[in-house]
Amino acid sequence: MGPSSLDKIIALQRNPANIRNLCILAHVDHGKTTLADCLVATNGIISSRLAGKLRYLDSREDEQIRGITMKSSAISLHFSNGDQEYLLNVIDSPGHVDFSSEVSTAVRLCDGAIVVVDAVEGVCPQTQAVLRQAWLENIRPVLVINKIDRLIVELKLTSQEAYTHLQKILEQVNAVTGTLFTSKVLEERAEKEEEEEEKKKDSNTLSGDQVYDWRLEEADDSLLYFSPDQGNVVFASATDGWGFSIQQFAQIYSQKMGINAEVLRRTLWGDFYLNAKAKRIMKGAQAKGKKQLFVQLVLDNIWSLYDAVVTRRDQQKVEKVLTALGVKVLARDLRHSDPKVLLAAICSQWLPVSQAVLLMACEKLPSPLDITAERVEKLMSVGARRFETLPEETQELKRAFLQCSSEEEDPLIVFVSKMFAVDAKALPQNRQRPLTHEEMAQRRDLARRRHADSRAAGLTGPAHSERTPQEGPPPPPDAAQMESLTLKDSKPEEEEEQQTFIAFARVFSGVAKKGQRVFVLGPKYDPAQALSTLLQGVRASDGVSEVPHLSCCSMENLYLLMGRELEELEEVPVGNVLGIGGLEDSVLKSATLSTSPACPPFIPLNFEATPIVRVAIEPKHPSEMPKLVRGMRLLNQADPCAEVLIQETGEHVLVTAGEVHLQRCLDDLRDRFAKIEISASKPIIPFRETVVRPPKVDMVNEDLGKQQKVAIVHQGRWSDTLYVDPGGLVTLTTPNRLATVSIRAMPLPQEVTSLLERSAELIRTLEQINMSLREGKSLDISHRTLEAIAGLKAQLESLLQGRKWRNAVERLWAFGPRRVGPNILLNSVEGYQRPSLWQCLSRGVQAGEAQAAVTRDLDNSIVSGFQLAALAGPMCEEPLMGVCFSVERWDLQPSAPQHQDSLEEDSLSHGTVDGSRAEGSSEAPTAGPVPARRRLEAASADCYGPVSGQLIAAMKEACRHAFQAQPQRLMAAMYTCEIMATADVLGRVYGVLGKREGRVLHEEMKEGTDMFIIKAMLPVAESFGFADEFRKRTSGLASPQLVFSHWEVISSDPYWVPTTEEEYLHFGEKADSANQTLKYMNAVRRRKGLYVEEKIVEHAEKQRTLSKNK
Ligand SMILES: Nc1nc2c(ncn2[C@@H]2O[C@H](COP(=O)(O)OP(=O)(O)OP(=O)(O)O)[C@@H](O)[C@H]2O)c(=O)[nH]1
Ligand SMILES: [Mg+2]
Repeated sequence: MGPSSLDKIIALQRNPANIRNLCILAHVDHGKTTLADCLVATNGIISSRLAGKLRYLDSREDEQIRGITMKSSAISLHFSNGDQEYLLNVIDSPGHVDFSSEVSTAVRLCDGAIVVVDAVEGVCPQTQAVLRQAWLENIRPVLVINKIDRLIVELKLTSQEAYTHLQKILEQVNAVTGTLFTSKVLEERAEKEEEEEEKKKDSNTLSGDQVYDWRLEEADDSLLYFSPDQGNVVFASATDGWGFSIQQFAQIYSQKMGINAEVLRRTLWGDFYLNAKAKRIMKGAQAKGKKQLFVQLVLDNIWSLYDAVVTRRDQQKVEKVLTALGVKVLARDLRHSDPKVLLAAICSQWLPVSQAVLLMACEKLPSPLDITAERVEKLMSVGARRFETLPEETQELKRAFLQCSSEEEDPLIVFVSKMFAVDAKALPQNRQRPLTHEEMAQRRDLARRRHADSRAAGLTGPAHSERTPQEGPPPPPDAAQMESLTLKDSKPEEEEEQQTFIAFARVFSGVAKKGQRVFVLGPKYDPAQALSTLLQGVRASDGVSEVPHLSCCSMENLYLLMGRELEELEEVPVGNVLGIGGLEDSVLKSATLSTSPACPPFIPLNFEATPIVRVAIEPKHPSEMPKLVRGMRLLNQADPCAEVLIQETGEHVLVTAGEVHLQRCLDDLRDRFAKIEISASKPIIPFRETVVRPPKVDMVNEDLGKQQKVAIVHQGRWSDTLYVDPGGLVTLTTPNRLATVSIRAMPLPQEVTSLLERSAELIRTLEQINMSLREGKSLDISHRTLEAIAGLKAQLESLLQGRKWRNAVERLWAFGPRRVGPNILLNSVEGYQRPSLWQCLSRGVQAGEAQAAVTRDLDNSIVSGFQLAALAGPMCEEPLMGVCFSVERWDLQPSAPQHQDSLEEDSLSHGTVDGSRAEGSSEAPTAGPVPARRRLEAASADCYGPVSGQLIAAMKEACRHAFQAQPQRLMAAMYTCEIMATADVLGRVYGVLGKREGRVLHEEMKEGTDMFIIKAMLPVAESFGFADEFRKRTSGLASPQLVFSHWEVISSDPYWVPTTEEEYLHFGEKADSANQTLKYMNAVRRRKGLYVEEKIVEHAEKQRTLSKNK
């Protein structure tokens, strides 16, 4: 990049009105990077002949080889439109689902987005996903319908058919936007209504008027939709380099035909036709069987161009077209054997795609100045907090956001959305900078002298004389002289190999200056708390160690992001995307930086992908472990979505979003971060454990009698401290006999499980609220959150119907594992009324009742025991899912201080247990004598003592036994996959799916094409190598996109053994052929080093040693 264009960009950075921050979003392979190439070529960074082939922004080697983008990267471009100069910060994003987290990081920094849609494939799953992401971040999208050449060359549509096809695509895209819009309006309306209701309550005015709401009809959505006449749609072919919006054609034809450009703009798209006789544009082309204006004036031209240049290659016709279009091309291009070259040469003059897209971006996308109050408030209100409840100083910052001014006194606010690694060598300060004129002259001089010297000595070497000064330093003839000329940065080799991290960021307010010190605000940072503890006017240069989640750092370097390169900057004003160096020690993945402690951290990025594929990693040479650990730490920082953790077993585990992502992470680890040989295990497949209702039929579909049903459930068992009754109720006493719990496990209805899964975030908020209520703090909770919690409660109530679940929602004790999971603990202990989990909903209303409910001591131990049990089940130590544990009895005995008494009571309570056993009653043993209240208090006051520990362990064990007393099942993770395939490979697609236990949900033909869309389910366990096998079997014609969808119970029972004669007949004695679950379970157990019940030798024969035989 030349210094002049750098200066230009720096100048443009100061004018936010002419800055556009935009990202290019689309489904995989719809042509984002190709389009970006065309835009980059306008700035002379790459040659326009290579645009569309180079994929400049795919700078990684594996991106080029695989042909897909794997990270988002930014480039700054300037563009002049008339007398206005614009700066466009363009971010290219990946379309593959595995990298959707990179899309989130890009979207957060932008104000607008270019959504690219393939004209053949239309709206695909990722198109919907990116539209939703743009929507959630409140950024404005514009549309590019790309690859229109495929309609001509591949599908061979006529221009008329293509028009209908394009209309359909627009409808599809608008349908997605429409859904997003209506849901938002409805949500807002609900919120407003509630506010109004509240106001009514406050003022105690009762109005019986019926209110009709026409807000939905009234809400203006016309600007949201994509429509060519609005100017927010460009039709393009990025590889062939052409693209246009309606405006351009309106201008061309208004000059040619003398029709008002504005009229043309409004009628070029739609059901209008040209009445040549009357010289008028009329409506109703379709009804009258006329060609639409768009077909006649636009598409027909393009079609005839392709016909002449590509299909027929008719020289004369080409010349005709050339004169008609008024385009001149080089004779060389005209004669070129590849018609695409000629095509590109014509199109780049006639309808350059970059012009159309950049114009649209400048005109239709908002500048940083247009940031809406709504977006600012959303960004600033983390968690359950309302914007209005933030401290006043924080609310004031909103003004800074909206004004977007870069005065000295404005606070600096920067959001870092990801950290990316670059070679330290590639940093501009370490790069050899180009020589200045004086230096060049000096060198030339030196070389000349040296040349003369060596000639004089008769030692003329060709290598010497050919060297030009730019090619690098010549061999040192005179060390002292050369030293003054070589540039400063010659760091030791080792250091140069290092990776440094650059933050991918945007300035939202103020000016970022090189070397400036700023606060780093962690996600849990609370400005209110900090403002009360910090002194007024504290600056980031002062120490702030006492405030939680707040640290300081300095922005050591600022960079302009130029795709593969970086340029150093001294300062970056508001509204710009930038790279920041020197944050790697203070920022892990994303962060908010500010000079003002009043600034709240921004809401976290919303990631669409769930990391699900995990592998264990170890170095080839055990001695290189420290390098691996360091490398994994770097990888964790460099990737927004990858997770790195150490499992309980001591394995280092990498969790990624999918196979492609995994491959990239491994490559990165090997080549960049650890630089050692590593070996990765086979993917560790996650499972969940659950219980189900006892089956009604056996494996050969025979009805199970009552008696057998009980036989399936385990028989009554007991040991010293454990008693399992035939009904599945488990009673366990702690080793010191001080506490007894009775627990029953039950399967949760499936809808409840999925509701809990979906509401994880809400449950986490609920948990936080409860925690602060327990601590006696008060929290200002937003209406929306309270309503969401009430909604969750109501939904649970409606789903948990029936005798078994009576009052269950009120009796909820905890969720688990990790307090948010899809398992629940129920309080069915008679006489124990603990504060409800939903107490935040009824705050202040039932104060009296709340007092009656007191938390018993050691309540926490019960919850902890449950959490532990839910985290790792008894089948293969995988987390539980969809299990309800109901605590039916919980007795606490007095503790050790009254040693004598307690022993007595012990034996007494034991007696009762024995008694009940002797009677063979199925009832749980009744409680021991009720202890004196004071003693109980004395005992349990010491709630961190050993009693609590024992109770946790007992609770955990009891849960596990209760789980085992029910029919157990494994749950497998399922992917949904959408495959687009042509009819001729359809058979093979089904073949591959069938082999991998896939289930086809539906199949339909994409209208107007010969493509089929197949939607299928596939177990994650069977998915490895799926995409590859697919590509091979279908010769690359079909490529699946796998997205994690849900967990599904595998129907077979891992512990099943044949019991009836029919079953023996069907499955044989060992019955090991059909049991897929057992295979999965044993594989997991083996991996974890757990005991696997398996015979290694099935039919042993006695071995005889030869020597003995003799
Ligand atoms: N026929 C045709 N092919 C195109 C066009 N634009 C892009 N392609 C091809 O589509 C393929 C994918 O292009 P990319 O630009 O890499 O797509 P992408 O959207 O960046 O893909 P990801 O980044 O992996 O999501 C390449 O082979 C391009 O040559 C077009 O206008 N017409
Ligand atoms: Mg790409």
